[in-house]
Amino acid sequence: MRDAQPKTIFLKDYQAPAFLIDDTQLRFELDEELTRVRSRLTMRRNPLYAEHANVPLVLDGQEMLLESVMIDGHILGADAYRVDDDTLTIDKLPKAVDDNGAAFILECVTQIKPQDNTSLEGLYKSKKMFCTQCEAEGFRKITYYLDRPDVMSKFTTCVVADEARYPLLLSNGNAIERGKEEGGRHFVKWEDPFRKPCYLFALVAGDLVCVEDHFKTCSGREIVLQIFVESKDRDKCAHAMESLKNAMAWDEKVFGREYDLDIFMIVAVDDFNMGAMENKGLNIFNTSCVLANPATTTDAGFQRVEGVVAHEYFHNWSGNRVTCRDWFQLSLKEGFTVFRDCEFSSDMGSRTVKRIDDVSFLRTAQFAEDAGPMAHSVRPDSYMEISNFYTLTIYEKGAEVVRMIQELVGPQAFRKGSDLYFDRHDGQAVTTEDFVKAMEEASGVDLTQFRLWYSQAGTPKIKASGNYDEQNKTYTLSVEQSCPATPDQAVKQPFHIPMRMGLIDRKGHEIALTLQGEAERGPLERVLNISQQREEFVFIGVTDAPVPSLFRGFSAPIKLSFDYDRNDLIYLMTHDSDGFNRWNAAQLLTVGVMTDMLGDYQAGRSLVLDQRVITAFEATLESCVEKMRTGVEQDKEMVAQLLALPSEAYLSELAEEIDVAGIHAVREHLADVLGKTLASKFATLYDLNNKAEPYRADATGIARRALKNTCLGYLMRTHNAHWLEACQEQFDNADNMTDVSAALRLLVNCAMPEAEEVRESALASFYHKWQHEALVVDQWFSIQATSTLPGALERVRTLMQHPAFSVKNPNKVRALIGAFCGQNALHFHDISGAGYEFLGDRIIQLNALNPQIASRLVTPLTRWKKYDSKRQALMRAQLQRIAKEKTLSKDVYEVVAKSLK
Ligand code: B3K
Ligand code: ZN
Repeated sequence: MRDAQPKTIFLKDYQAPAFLIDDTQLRFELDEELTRVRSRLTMRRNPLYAEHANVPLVLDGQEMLLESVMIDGHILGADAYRVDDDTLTIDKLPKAVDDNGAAFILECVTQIKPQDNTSLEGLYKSKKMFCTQCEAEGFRKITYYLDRPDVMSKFTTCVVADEARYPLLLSNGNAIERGKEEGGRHFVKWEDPFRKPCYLFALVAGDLVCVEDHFKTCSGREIVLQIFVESKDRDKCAHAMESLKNAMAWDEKVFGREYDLDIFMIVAVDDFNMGAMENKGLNIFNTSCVLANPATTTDAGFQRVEGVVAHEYFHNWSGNRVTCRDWFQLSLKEGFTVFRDCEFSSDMGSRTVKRIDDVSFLRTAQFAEDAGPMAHSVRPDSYMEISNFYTLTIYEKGAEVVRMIQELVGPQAFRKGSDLYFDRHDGQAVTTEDFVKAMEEASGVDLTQFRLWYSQAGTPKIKASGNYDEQNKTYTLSVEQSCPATPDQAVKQPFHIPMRMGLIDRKGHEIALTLQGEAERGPLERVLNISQQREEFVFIGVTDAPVPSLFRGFSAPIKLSFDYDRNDLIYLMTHDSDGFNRWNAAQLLTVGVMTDMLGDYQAGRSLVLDQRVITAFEATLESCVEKMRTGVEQDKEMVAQLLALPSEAYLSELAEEIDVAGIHAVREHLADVLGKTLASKFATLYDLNNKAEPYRADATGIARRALKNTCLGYLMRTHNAHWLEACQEQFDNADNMTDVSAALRLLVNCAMPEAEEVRESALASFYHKWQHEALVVDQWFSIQATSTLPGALERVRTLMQHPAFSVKNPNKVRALIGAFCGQNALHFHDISGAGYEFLGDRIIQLNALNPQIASRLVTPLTRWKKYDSKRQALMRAQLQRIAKEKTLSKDVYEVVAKSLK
């Protein structure tokens, strides 16, 4: 716990480290009561350190007990060093160090108590296993060190523990020695030949089984792949292993990156603050991101495992071989690696659907972050607690920035730029600037103005309009950009924005895009460079008034407003050659119609529905049925996406002031009408896709189940007993978790009186069947926490008392508390304020146990400005109550203080 006013760290204050650590030798003596860590660091002054020499040696260290310090074999007396809550300072070093830059050996012995570490940062225990999480600044809870990513060292780690309890002892690199020690203890010594910052250090000790496989690299090297899990989970590793091998092959083919060590290990742990961690050669995973099998895991779960396994593997180059100079550069590795894992998943499944999923997420969650009090640029200027900056902006928007570079320079130059970046900076700790420079040099494209994407926060808005001149056969596209103020950034410069676009004529053909002044006939699709505040693009030789298709594939993370006629949107839904924009047209249509209905709702009128939405849905359903009957190939997941209504979260993000009840009512009404009006078509499609074929987690199977369950969702809205029975039947008999949990979710949200009994018995039998599978129980919690039926908060409170719930396990907290507060807007924002108070209590409770998780939970309260005055006051009151806590962690303090500003 910290004092109430943590200090702010600024990028502009960056200085190279005063000391370097060339070699790190660690010995861990693990035990139940007390763990002893012995470190032996070979250090020297950094010749590149800017300030005058002879500054004291200041090492980071927290929450540990220092037993002894030695320099070059001499024990330091108590007056030779100082220790406070965060540092160990040694003022005087041997003369040779200061006079001629000689190296010296610093040895420390410290004590820690991993069993009491509930923050899950540093060395801690998850169930009976010891494990570590060091990024960003967890290593300083393990031993005194220069805990910053630009200090890279060669690590040798000896792990010692009781052999019976901890037969498995792992660390980074290769095992070079093993043996016995007295008292039934044994040791394994690991050596990592690659220099690395300490945030990539890892250690695991436990009793786990190993699933092993091999991969032959492009240069013919044989790599051992190992996944370590509890023995009951041995049958849930195949998908992660397959994903790992696919990722390794893909990175060789697409980015020319080969794996470097001879062994790659993944360990699954139950208690983990996030998804996974890319420690060199020893990735540590949340069980939720590695375990998968059809009976326990949904299709979304399978896809997440594939994506996260790939993401962590890809970090071996984008993050580990080339790392970050300081934490302001976090997006250098995270944005780039998210881009890489998205590309990978796109190649493994449906590219368009992957893009739709990613953009939907970005436009709801990241855009909301960009509009809130924690808004920051992709390369932030300052932070109090770096853990608070593992954000959607750093990750998802960071990936969009990399994607835009690819749009601007083209795929070949992008690959050249990436090769140059990796080759030039291999083994270094660098900056986003180094990345952009490599891209610039390889492509010859000037990215000067583009760099603003790294320094300016906020989501740019583009207002576009089109004008067709029949006489001159020209089409003029006018665009105007702006960007709202964000904390500490009132005025923004215009961004350099790539707009991939096309023009479609009334016969459904793409028009050649020739700009005024160009001699040659242009291509059918092109990327325009928007760089001014106001700009016009004049296309010539346009023989017919076109419908524009703008920002294809969402070529830039912006908010577009273009005054489309609804008939034109319907036209784009079927005629746009860009799959993403076909879907986006459907979204724009339904959003427009729902916005009108919300106006009706707020004025107390009965809701008037533009019938064209029904016709458009009907056409989508009919075309899909027709294709299925005639055996024409189609992407059914794309159909499911076209049939999905914009989420309440997205509608909330679009709103000036969020009308929680209104948005819910309108969306429900539209879904009900669609379900009832098109019931027979949904039924046909449900039946056609409800095949009793064996489960496969492949693209075809995933798509079929997505479509089938979307149809069942609409059919449940008919309140016809037949569909309640069908839903129950699916719940009882499906052979896979996707279908079972979809059915359970529908039952848990079904307002039919007859559903109540079915629902309660389904929930009871589900728990009974899966009580020994923690990840399935998490789904059980979250399905209940997100129910829109009355009484959700009471249910959540009751479930917190359930024996399967534990506030110390982040997955459980996310499944129950996080899901209720973040995904159940209707009940969380109940006008009584009970939801807010509930969250306030949980944040205060978790602040003391796990500051990172507590701080994440604050997010829904940070958005208070978007609500009506009554809710604003209630939300602020909770933030103020939290702020008054005496021992507030830095993590929670920063978010709460910034939200109240
Ligand atoms: N690099 C880690 C995130 C660490 C978060 C620390 N609070 C996982 C990832 O992005 O791959
Ligand atoms: Zn990452």
